[in-house]
Amino acid sequence: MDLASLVDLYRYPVDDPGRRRPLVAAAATELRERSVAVLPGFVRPAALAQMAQDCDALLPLAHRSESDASPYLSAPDPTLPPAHPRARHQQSQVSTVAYDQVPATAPVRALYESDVLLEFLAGVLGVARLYRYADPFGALNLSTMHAGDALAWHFDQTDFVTSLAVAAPSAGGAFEVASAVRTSGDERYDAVAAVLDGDRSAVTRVEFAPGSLMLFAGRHSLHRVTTVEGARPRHVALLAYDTRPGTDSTDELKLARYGRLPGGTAA
Ligand SMILES: O=C(O)CCC(=O)C(=O)O
Repeated sequence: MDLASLVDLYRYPVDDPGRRRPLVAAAATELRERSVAVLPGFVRPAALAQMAQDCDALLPLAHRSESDASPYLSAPDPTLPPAHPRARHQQSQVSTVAYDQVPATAPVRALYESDVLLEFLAGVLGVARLYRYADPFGALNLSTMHAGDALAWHFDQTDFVTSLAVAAPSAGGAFEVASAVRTSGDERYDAVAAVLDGDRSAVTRVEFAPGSLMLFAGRHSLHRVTTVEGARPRHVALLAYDTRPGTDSTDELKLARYGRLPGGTAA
């Protein structure tokens, strides 16, 4: 599928280096100020409808994960005081289809594998080159949340993630991000604990809108998805990138999220 069938290139001329400049600048400002940039109506309705059908069709392959983890997506550390962010227990529920399960012909795969999109996103991040995540499962994954499912506050293991809102739940399922809570040199555990305990001063809430492409800087910004409600599930495609080549997730995260490891080890 070509890019013009996937993306609304009139509104978002990402394929034209001259015309995309203002878009890049606007998204970069949003990302810098709020740790999230939203491009509403990025994917064209026909492609989006096909992606929603694909999410439904692939759902039987999804791995259901119900985790009890710290915001760092690892096991809570029992040697720390219970209020320490690394000691906290938080529950998340999600069903995930991995990159290697998404058919080669799926439109969402064409979007993820588009070099034009990669260049556009590199521009937004202000880096000369961006790399697709080396995680063979998590590079592109389809994430479905059903009634009662939520994703607790967490940091990602990649610099940033691009999510595409594919199909809206009946209610709930909003994305919230607490901007730049930690840095690469400073874990800022007090600030992390404050967000976990309800401080909303740095929180941006993004309501679910199918077709929106959203970039968020998840390695340093805490983020979560509020509880999904109602009969219709929430479908999102997560397109992961990193500023360094070869970035992969831990085996612990792969087992939790996909129930297996490359090479076939199952949880
Ligand atoms: O489903 C979403 O909107 C966000 C997913 C998320 O938090 C993540 O991939 O880290």
